[in-house]
Amino acid sequence: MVEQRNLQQEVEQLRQDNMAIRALLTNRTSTDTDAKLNRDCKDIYLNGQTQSGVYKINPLDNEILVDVYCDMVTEGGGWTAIQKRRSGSVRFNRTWAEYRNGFGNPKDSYWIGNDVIHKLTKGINPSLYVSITLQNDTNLYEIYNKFSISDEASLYLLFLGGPAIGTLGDSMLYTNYFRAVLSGMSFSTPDRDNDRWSGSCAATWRGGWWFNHCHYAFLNGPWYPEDWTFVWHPTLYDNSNVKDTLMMIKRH
Ligand SMILES: [Ca+2]
Repeated sequence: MVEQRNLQQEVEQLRQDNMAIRALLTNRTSTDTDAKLNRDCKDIYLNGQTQSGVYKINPLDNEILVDVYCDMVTEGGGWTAIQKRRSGSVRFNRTWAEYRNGFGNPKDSYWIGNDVIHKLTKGINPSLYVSITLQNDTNLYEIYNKFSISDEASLYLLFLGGPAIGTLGDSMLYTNYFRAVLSGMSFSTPDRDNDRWSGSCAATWRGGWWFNHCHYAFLNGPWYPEDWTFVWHPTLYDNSNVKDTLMMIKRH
């Protein structure tokens, strides 16, 4: 009799364990399924998430989910951050392969990766939102109406389309020095010189970017107190006053 009661208790315990495991599996499956359906932060926003933060998206049409920072507040929300810097803890002086695959942590500072940027922009031409916050918390921004980059085989060629609107002023699409225009440029890194200068802009300026000969706008330079000039010329000459930066995109 005692044995039978123990057996019944064991069966009941097993039944409860089974239910708990099923609940866990169900939750996990639905979370992964949701993330796989989200191409970018705009999808997540349209699904009702209005809190800015780190989310998973599936931009590469495969099983690899990518952690990204989503801005759900600025200009109607739904912005996918492709670059974010909040401190000097993450170096941006990186190789071609690192810029291709992405590096850093979207909670603090990161580059989402050129393959992901290509997938999120090519044939889609989202808006590009560039933001620089100063040490006194003044925020400056510029919105480009169209932005895309090509694939790795064509060196992640940058395409920007206007109009450009904001308080930074345009320093990428049109400049008064034609050799600083970045639209139409290939991506360069310290180990891959694809710029239009006889030297290497990326090695000299210590960061990956769409350099021409070389730039008036460059957001991947060394963090203060290291030297980084022509951050966003002429509005912002050097990095001594830069608190954080953000580059983010949203489909029209
Ligand atoms: Ca060169």
